[in-house]
Order: sequence, then C-alpha cells, then structure tokens
Amino acid sequence: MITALNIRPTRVLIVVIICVVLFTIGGVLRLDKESRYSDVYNYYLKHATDQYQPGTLDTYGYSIEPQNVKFKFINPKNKRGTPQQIVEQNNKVYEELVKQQIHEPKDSDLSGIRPPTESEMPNYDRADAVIIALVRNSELTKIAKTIKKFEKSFNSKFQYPYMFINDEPFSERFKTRMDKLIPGPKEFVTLPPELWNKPDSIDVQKQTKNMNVFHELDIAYAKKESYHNMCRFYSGGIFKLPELQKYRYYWRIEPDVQFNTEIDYDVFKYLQTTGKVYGFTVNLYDIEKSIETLWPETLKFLNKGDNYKYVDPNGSFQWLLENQQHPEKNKVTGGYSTCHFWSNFEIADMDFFRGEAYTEWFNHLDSTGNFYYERWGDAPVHSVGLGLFAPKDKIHWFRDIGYFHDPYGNCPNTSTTKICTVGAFSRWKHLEDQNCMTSWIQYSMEDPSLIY
Ligand SMILES: Nc1nc2c(ncn2[C@@H]2O[C@H](COP(=O)(O)OP(=O)(O)O)[C@@H](O)[C@H]2O)c(=O)[nH]1
Ligand SMILES: [Mg+2]
Repeated sequence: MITALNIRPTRVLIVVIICVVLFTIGGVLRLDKESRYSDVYNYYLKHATDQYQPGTLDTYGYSIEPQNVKFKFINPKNKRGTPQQIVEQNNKVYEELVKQQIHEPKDSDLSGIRPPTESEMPNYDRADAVIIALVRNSELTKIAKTIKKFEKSFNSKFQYPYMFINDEPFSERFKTRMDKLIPGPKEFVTLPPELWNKPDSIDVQKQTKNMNVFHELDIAYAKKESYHNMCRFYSGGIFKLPELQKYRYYWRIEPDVQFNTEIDYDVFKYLQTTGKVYGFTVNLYDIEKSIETLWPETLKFLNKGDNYKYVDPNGSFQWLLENQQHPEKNKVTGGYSTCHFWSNFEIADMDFFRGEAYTEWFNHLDSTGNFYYERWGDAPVHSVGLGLFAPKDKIHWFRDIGYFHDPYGNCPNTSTTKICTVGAFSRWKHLEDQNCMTSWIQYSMEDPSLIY
C-alpha cells in the first residue's frame, strides 16, 4: 500500500520519530508547568467559575497566591476629596437610594414563602431556623420590648422557635414572661463555662494591663470582661453550641431594638432559595483601636501554608479596605476600614460559619488571645470573615427591613414603615460619618434595582 502510494518507509519512520519526540517534550513541559503551578492550578479548578488571574493586585486590588495573599484599595469609583467631602458624597448616595420607594426582594419568587394561614400554621413547613438572643435576666424588660415588635413584624406570621441563651440560668420570672409573650416554641439555654469564660491560656496580667490602657483611651466596655466573653462567644463559640446544632439558620435579636416594617415573607426560606449566607441591615465603622491587630493577624493566617485557598476571589475586598472616609482608621488597623455589618441584627446560614475557612481562621484569631488583650468585636470578626470567604453576592442587605438599635438604623421607604425617619442612618446628625453603607453599595452590591 505504501509502495503503491509512492511513500518511502524511511520517510514514514522519520515522521513517526519526530511525532514521538514532540509529544514527549510537550508532556514534560506540561507536567513541569503543572507541578510548578499545581497549587494555583488546583485553585483555578476549584474556582473555575471565578475570574481570578495572577498579578491582579494593582488592577483588581487582590493577589491570592500561596504565601502571597495581599489586598489593596484601588478606589474603584475614582473618588476624590477630603474625608469630610467623601462623607458628604457618600451620604448623598446612601440617602438617595434609601429614600427611593422599595418593595420586597425580586430576585426570588416570594409567592411560595408567604405566611401560612391560621389553619396552615400547625403544619407549616419551616426552614431549619431559630431566633436567638443572648441575654441577661436583668434585661427582661428590654428583651420583652424587642419581642413584641419582632412578633408583630415577622414571627407571629411564621412562628419560628426562639432560643434564649445566657451565661447564668434564666430566672423563673424571665421564662414566665417569655411564655406569655411568645405563643410558639422556645428553649432556654445555660452556656457551658468553656464556651463563655476566657480560656486558661489568657495571661491575666497582660489582660489587666491592656484593659486599663483601653479604658484610658475611652474604649467602650474595655474593662468589662463579660463583654469580651460575649464578643468571643458570638464570634466563634456559638457555632459549637450543642443546642444549636439542630439548626442551620439563625436570626439574632437583641434587647431594646425596633422593627419598623412588616415582613411578609419567610426570610429564612428567602436565604435558602437564593443560596445567600448572610443578611444585614446596618453597615458602620468600628473603634479602630479595639481591633488593631485583627487585619494583620488575618493576613498572617492567609499567608500560612495553603490557607490562601480559603479566600473567595469574589469577596468584598474593596469594602474591607476603603480608606477615604476615615483614613485614620486604616492606619491603625494596618489596612482594614473597620467597616462591618452591625451584628445585633443578623440572619445567617451557620453552615458558612461552621465551614472550614471560617473555623480555621477563627481558631487562629482565638489563639492570639486578642479577644481579651484588645477588644475584638464579633461584628468586625464576622464581617472580615464574610468579606474574605463568601462571595459578595451571597451577602444580602435587607433593605426592606426597618430596624433600629440605638443610635443607628435602617429606615426604608416602604408602605409599612413606621416610627423611623426614612433615609436616616442615625438619630444624631454628628454620627452620620459612621455610616459606611455607601462602600457596600458601590463596591460590593449588585445593581440595587435587580434585588428590590
Ligand atoms: N447573658 C449575657 N448576655 C450578655 C452579656 N453581655 C452582653 N450580653 C448580650 O449580648 C448582646 C450584646 O450586648 P450589648 O450590651 O447589647 O452590647 P452593645 O449592643 O454592643 O452595646 C446583648 O444581647 C446582650 O444582652 C452577659 O454578660 N451575659
Ligand atoms: Mg446591644
């Protein structure tokens, strides 16, 4: 056949040898590349749908490579001005958006998650969710106030169970009052000391010395050890609480807060169907000195071993790093804006907080002892974790929920809004520079008109 086509066998042999050589070289190069970049390569595979590219620090504000995790504020909206001018520009953006009339979220079909009728209530198929409140016996009147508002706004329509949590046993008076206020199920949990008390590893001398320094700096609750316990517990211990293991979602409430709108859809099912992991209402700056080493410790963690893999390339990095409204804060914290979701209101998927990324990172934070040597709050801890490990479109601003915890709130323009002033962030004008919602709106939020 070869002879018939006038092709010489030696030529065929040469072509075959060339092909084999080329194939082998190609394979070696490919293997070499794969072994050199195997970590990054695996990372790309894991995040195949994201657009991470190496060398993105200057262009996109992040670099997520083994032992080379860095973030940079790149001023995506090209804003200019003094901090005061930035505050004014940002507040204008915020007010314009919040004053617009809004309805319920439209990125999910709400028709299937409306309140059940009275006859449907006993068999209502609830999400795997619970309302939680860490509270002291002495706060009975204040938590009762919250619950009245909360029941009216949301929970009387769905009857999700409550879990009251305390470092001491709840008094009979407390329980009886809650029984009167709440028709649905409720649990009263006393915390095991290991989830509440400071660990034995804390150096008490160092703690006392630092508490005094922080007190002199006028940092709220600096000397109150129970406040430090509370912040550490809400940052990590809570996700290990045995009684909470049966639930996936929680809505956190606090004493003396207000709910100013009617919520007529099941917010837990809303999170579930949209796959969102966290919902908030208020975004604000923190006291920088209280979290001086939170961001440096976080970077230390991310640059250890293969921890870079935990960072989600679609995280809210620019929101975490914004440095125009309060540049003095970024200087103290080593880069973090201190902007955080105000955690006295949270609707969250605990699977996120129980996941490997958040858990490993929290364990690192806890090992520093800085919940006691500084005064790290659970709000910035949750927020940095979410900003790094969750994609930004899975974090939801419940713009439609009217909420107030003195002195800040979220007061939307809905047909049911009551008591609050639409668009007001704080009841005190001089606190308006504490609002960092505009960072969220401009750097992390999808087109607002797509959601509401
Ligand atoms: N059981 C208990 N709850 C606490 C303690 N300290 C704070 N809390 C609760 O933790 C939450 C936050 O505390 P809060 O005093 O409101 O702090 P703030 O909102 O930062 O001023 C509230 O729900 C409190 O009831 C404590 O020592 N024991
Ligand atoms: Mg409070």
